[in-house]
Order: sequence, then structure tokens, then C-alpha cells
Amino acid sequence: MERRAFLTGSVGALGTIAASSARAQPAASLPAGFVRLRVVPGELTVDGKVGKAYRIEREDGRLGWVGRRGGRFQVALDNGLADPLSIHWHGLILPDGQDGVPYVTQPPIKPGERRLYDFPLVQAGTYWMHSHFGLQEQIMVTAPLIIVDERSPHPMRDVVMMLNDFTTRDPAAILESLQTMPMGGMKMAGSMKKGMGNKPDLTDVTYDAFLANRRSLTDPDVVRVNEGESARLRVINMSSSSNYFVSTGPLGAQAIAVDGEDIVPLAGTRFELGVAQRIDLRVQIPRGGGAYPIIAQAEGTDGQAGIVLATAGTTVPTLSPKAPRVAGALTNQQEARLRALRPLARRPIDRRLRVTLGGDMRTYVWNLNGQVWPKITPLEVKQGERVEITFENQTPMTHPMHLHGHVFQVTAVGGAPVSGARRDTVLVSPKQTVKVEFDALYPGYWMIHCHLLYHQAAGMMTVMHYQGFENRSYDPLASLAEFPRR
Ligand SMILES: [Cu+2]
Repeated sequence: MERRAFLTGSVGALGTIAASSARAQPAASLPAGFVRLRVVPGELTVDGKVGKAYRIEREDGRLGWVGRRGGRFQVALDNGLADPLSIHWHGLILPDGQDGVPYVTQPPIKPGERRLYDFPLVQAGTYWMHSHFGLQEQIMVTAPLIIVDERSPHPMRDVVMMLNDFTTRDPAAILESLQTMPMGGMKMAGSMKKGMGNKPDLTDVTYDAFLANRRSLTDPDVVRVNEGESARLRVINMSSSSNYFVSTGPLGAQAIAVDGEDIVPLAGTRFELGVAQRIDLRVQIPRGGGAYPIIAQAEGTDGQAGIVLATAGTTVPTLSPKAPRVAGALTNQQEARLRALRPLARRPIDRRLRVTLGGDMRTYVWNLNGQVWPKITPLEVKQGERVEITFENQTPMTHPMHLHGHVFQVTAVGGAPVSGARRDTVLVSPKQTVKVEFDALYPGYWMIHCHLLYHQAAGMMTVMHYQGFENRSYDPLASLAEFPRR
């Protein structure tokens, strides 16, 4: 019932305002109710190293967007960069034409151009936004997208923890070294490899630092909390190619949602978080207060980032961006333990799709079903079908697999059936098979891809297409011809 209203007028009424300059556009010229988001260049100095850190910011300079369930996502997005861009609203159920995939659902937004987005919010939870253009995600064209549920029975202090991997290098040079050096990044000279004892099957890019809320642990974000209160930590992995272990230390935590969707609470102190995934952790600040670091250590490295929850008058401890030990690999055992709070209704599967994950570090060509983007054949589904996707990982590396515009339920991890979490990005461990299910309700062209930025850029991406769907404002198949090739 909601879907009809949702799709009506979604694409045609929007379109592009050919602004002379996004920078010159005053907020007053916005349509009523719209929020202006500007993408602007920026830099960060992290522990003495300077790197690009672009911003998607509101008028008040804060990153990203916050809304409420039942409202609308009404955003005027201004490209304040010298390059084209395209922003994807990660995890949202939305009209295909506003999904922000350049050359597939929309033409890129030119420098100085404004693009309008307008659709109803049918979800609530922790989402994010990031560029889907080129390698802009690595230079932190990333921001939170939070949808608050005002009906939530347990109001909590909301704390957002954004994780980014930070490099002083040009991402294009990183990709080129991965593609041209023997054994990918492992033979790379210089600062990229310095001091990092990682293995090629865990991480293929070595970073200068890991950041939480864009800060290093040498100068962390200290969030003021009150003793005795509960906080909802919305941890968002905005990294380009780093998975993390998130530790709450002496604060016991309960994971209450993943990728925006509620789960049966899972207690713990150390949680796995793959690239592009989110986890909401409920923590309780003890009576008596104190300072409580929340630490994320990157898989396969000794690098870590974090924030500190601190009550008034507490001394914040000195923290190091280097952990005492190199972290091992994520196991994906957590995934098998997650249970959706509201599982999909059971019904027979109408269509089974198989997606094999292939490629290797040596050639650094990555594929899905043997096909390398953009030379792909879309996977076809029909509206109304219950669809199962089986991800079969044939490589010795973990891949975070993301489906656009849908929320799936994990139904098997490594061959073991589960009534798993509902989410939009699932890790598939080396040689592992993971199954997911969803109802095909949203006609369009929807990307399926590995969310490791350099894998995606090296071909690990395909499209799921609804039979009979045509994008009237934009012809994705014709536009694939424009897709930049290296
Ligand atoms: Cu991958």
C-alpha cells in the first residue's frame, strides 16, 4: 500500500537544477522542507600526516543527515567539488532513480550542480551516505544518515561513532599499485607497508591511521555522558577496506541492531563489524561515572581508533593508536549468532540466484559470477518474488557483499541455516557460502557489489534488474558505455 505512493512521482518530478554554482546557492532558495547538503573538499592532519578528508555537511557544518521515521528524505545536494560525484544513501529503501549510482541510476552530479532527493522514510535506524563515484569514498566523501524512531520504547542518549581508514596517498595510486605490483600491495614500497604486519588475505591496503569521528586515538572525540544513563552507540564502518573488532572494554554491551534493523539483543564486549556495516550497541554508564573508551581495532593490523564516553569531571586516559597486538581475522561467527527481531514471513522461494565471488591478489581483478564490471549480465528478478541469493566465496579473502535498495535476511552462514539478521551488507568469509532472502518489491536496477572499495573498482560489481523495469529518466544500459574504464 505504501509502495504505490512511494514510487509515484519519484523520479520524473525531481531531476536536476542546472545551477550556475552550488557554492553560490543560498539556503533560502531551497524548496520548503528541504535540507541542504554540500560536498566540499577538506584535509585532516592526523598524527603529523596530511591527507584528504572531504565532507558531506549541513549548513551548520555538521556531517550527514538526521530524520525521523514516517518523515521524508528531502535533500538538496550541492556538488562543491571540482569533480563529478554521486552520493548513495546506503541501506535505504528508496526509488531506484535516487539511489545515486553513477551511469546506472543517475548521471553523475557535475561540479556546481544541485540535485534534489525526495522520498518517504519507511525505515528507522543507523544508515550512512557515501560517494559511489570513482574512489571518492576513500577521501571520506562519507557521512552518517540516521533515522530516529520516536516510538522507541527506550529512549537513550544517541552517540554516533564513524570509522574511517585514513591515507595520505592518492587512492588512484593505491589502486594502480594493487593492480600492477606483483602480489598486489605486498610488494609496495614506502609508507604504505611500514610497520604493519598484515597478511595479504586480510587487508590489501595499509593505512596511515584509523579514525573514529575523524580523529585519532591520540586526540579522541570525548562524548559527555551522565552516570547511570543508557547510550545507543551507532557504530558505522565507513572505511574503504578495513573490517574491525569493536570493543566496549569494561562496559558490557548489548548489540540491538545491525544495518539499521533490530536484532534479538546479543550481549558481549567485542563485536565484529565489516566494511559498510553498522552495529548499534546499548551500553549503560555505571553509577559513579568514569571514562570509557570504545575501541575499534582494524582486522589484521595493530591500528585502532576510538571514542571516549566520559562523565563530567573525569580524567580521560591517554590512549594509543597502536594496539598491543596485531588483530587476527574476523571469524563471521557473530553473523551466525544474530537473530532478526522481526524475521521475514516464511514463504516458498520463487527464484534462486547464485553469486560466486572470484578473483585474486596476484592479478587484482575481482569478479562476480566470473564477470568483471561493467561487462556484466544483469541478474533478473520479477516483482513480487521471494528471492534467495547464495553468495559463494571462492577466494581466500573476506568480502562484504552489499545489495542496494533492499533489506535481506541472512538465512544460512557457512551451510548452517539461521533465522539471521535482516541487513543490507553481509560478510562472506574465505571459501564460505552465505545465503540471504528478500522479497522483490522495488522495481529498478540495483547494484550488488563487494564493498571493499578497491575490489569494487577492480570489477566486483553487478546489477539486479527487475524484469520489465525501465528507467525513463535515464537509460542505464546505454549509459554503461560511458562508464570510465582504466
Ligand atoms: Cu571484495
